[in-house]
Amino acid sequence: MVKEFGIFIDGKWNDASGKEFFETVNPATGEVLARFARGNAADVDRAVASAVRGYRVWKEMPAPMRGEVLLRAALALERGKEELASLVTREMGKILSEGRGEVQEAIDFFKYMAGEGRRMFGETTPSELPDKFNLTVRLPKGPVGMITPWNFPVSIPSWKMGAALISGCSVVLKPATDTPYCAARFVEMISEAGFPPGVINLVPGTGAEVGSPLINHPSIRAISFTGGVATGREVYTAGARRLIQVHLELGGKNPVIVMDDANLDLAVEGVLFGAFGTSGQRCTATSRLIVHESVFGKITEMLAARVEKLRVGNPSDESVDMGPVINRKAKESIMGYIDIGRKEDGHVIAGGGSLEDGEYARGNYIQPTMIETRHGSRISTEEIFGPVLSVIKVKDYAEAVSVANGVQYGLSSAIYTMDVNRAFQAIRQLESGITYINAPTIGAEIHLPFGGVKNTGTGGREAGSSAIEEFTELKSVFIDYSDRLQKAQIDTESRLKETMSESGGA
Ligand code: UN1
Repeated sequence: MVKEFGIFIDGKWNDASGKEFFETVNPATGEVLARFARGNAADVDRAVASAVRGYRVWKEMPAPMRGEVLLRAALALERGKEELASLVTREMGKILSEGRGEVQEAIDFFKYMAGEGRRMFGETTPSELPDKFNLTVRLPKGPVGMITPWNFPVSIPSWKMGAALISGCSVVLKPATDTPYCAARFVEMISEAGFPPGVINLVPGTGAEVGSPLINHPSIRAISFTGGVATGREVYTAGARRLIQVHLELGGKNPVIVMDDANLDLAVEGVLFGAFGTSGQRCTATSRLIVHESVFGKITEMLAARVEKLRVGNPSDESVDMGPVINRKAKESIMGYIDIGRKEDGHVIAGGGSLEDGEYARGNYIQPTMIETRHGSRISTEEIFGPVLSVIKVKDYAEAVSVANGVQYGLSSAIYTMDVNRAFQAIRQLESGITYINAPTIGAEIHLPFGGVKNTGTGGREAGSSAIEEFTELKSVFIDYSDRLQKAQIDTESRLKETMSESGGA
């Protein structure tokens, strides 16, 4: 019998309202890992009611004290790191070193946000009137909802939750249906820190049955969503109807430009990691390699040789370089794109096949694939979210930048060059929220803002110093200690006249 989970409210697991369950499986082996209640609108109501109760207590706790609880949560994650990392690998399918990296990201972020409890900076500014003091403070938005994807089943919930919690919000999390177990263990571990009951809540289930009622619940004051563009649009529209803030973190079609003066060995290592790490299933994955024509033959040959040697297999085996993709449907969609690439006159440089036999029979495996294509083809512009790298030849830097920018997305970008002037130009000219110089498009550090431009989002940033903006409201405060009625704009004008005449009008 595998473990069964209901909904997490009031600080503990409870039975869900309905009787239906769904299974979460290991994408490498098909093994069933756990069963989760299929949440519904009644469960969302219960979770939000719990979040409203939790909020009343949590918001009254001074932010540095909230930080103390977050620090304890980070330490709990540190103790559970190996267990959680191995669960990430078994449920999501990324290799173990990446599973560990993901949990580390959550630990680091909670530590960083714990410190934010002692910052939460506002502004103080002079008043236009005497004996008056002006400042701003940050206050929590209220109970907030988060809808998170399967590709970073621990760290994305941790980014959203860490920032929301330090801000004083309570949260209701709807994790992806492919990876609820990681989210459940994450919530259990951080709960060891002693959050007041109701501050953290989790309802498993589908977007239609849980996500939608969550966005539409009148007590939910903001929504944070990471996922695809089509769903992002629906989330945004639903949030707009309620006039609540919606943070969206959507797709990418991230380019690596390799210039003629690049260190090619370094570029090959970077592209391998960026394109095939996490089987290409990162929003930040390198999905386009844009190469100067004078090094095109050389680098594609070097890369293809390395790609053919990547060991694909069960990601729990530490000698494996690349695991499976998340599920059957994803595999079909990615294989469909490889087909589209071929039909668009793409030339398959490496891989291109599905892996079905022997050790691959029960998982969702695909060969790491490189396809030479032209800018504008479907595989060069649409997000594939799998281990497929489109390779595009360009004649110079100007064309490289125009190809790099010629897509609807703008999350991450990179350029390999030894020319410092080029590098600085690229920082300005590449349309993306993140740019790397001589490093791959993946692996952002948690203390810098994370997010994108164009269809990648709506302009907000997660993580970094800006993380709490998503979950706080700024309040402007005017403190008048003059003991008389002072009228801004009106008294200011007369005071100004007085001062001018006293000083002789000069
Ligand atoms: C994502 O794929 O949605 O920068 C997040 C990176 C990781 C996070 C990726 N730190 O690749």
